[in-house]
Amino acid sequence: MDIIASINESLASVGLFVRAGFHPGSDMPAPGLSDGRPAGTVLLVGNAGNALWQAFQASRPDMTARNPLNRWVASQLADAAAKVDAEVVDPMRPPYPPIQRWAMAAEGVHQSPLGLLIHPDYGLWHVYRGALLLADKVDLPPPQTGASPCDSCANKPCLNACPVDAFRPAFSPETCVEHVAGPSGGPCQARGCLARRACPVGRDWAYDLEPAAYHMAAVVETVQAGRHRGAAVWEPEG
Ligand code: B12
Ligand code: SF4
Ligand code: SF4
Repeated sequence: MDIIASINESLASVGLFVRAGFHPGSDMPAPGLSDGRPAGTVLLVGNAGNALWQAFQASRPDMTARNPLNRWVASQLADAAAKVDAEVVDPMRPPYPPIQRWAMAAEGVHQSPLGLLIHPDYGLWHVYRGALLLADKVDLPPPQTGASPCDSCANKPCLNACPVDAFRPAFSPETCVEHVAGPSGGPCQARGCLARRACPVGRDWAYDLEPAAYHMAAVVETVQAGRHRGAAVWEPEG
């Protein structure tokens, strides 16, 4: 079995899968391994739709613990990485790796007007949970090509669904969270971001209300604590 199939087999029951990969180089750098070897391959692992949340809930998590989903995902990724001698980069931990740039280089995703990457099948309902660094140069399927669904989306409903126009001229987390946590924020709290939900692409993959509300609450907590600004961003050495 090849290494991607082996990682997918380890992760299949928890709703995670190898999204795509790339070979780092000067045009798309990535961190090296902790023993000093350069990474020959970076594999992006993520989820789409509700499978991850369903597996997480089936694990009977302690929802009063801090960041229970992130911790559970981290332990799943660590187990899968250990089996193939890989190291995990957490996209949510500073210094933030440029995971969206890596994703655009690795698979057929595109920047949407919301800043989230859009996938031709999953729409806006997919996330990158970790990057696995491997010393070897692994054979990779060629990245999908194709135009962004946003190019042919005439009315761009995502840009007209936010009650406080938080995406114009550029996304303002403060404007967003002031609304979500305020007296009129109930719909965003319950359904997640209304702009994300307005997109017609990949509707079958849209998050159920429970995970949408969980992620929204995490955004509110992060922004209110001021942790969304000023964190270090990963830079290649030299
Ligand atoms: C900090 C952060 C936030 C902050 C917002 C920071 C901000 N000022 O916008 C907060 C907490 C508010 C937030 C919220 C959310 N986030 Co966020 N966030 C991040 C994080 C950890 C770092 C972003 C960063 O600083 N990047 C800087 C450098 C590292 O990135 P870069 O690739 O060099 O630069 C890219 C972006 O900055 C972007 N960009 C830069 N300038 C501009 C300008 C414009 C106009 C646009 C459109 C884009 C853009 O394009 C660059 C190339 O891709 C990333 C993970 C990561 N490591 O990137 C997730 C990430 C971007 N978030 C993600 C998600 C899903 C969300 C939420 C939907 C969470 C939820 N509820 O589920 C919300 C939605 C917010 C929104 N509408 O965009 C996903 C997006 C997945 C995808 N499909 O693309 C990411 C990639 C995390 C992941 N694990 O997959 N987030
Ligand atoms: S609503 Fe249209 S423009 Fe907005 S993200 Fe979806 S496809 Fe792209
Ligand atoms: S969560 Fe609500 S307030 Fe925030 S950007 Fe989305 S629609 Fe706007």
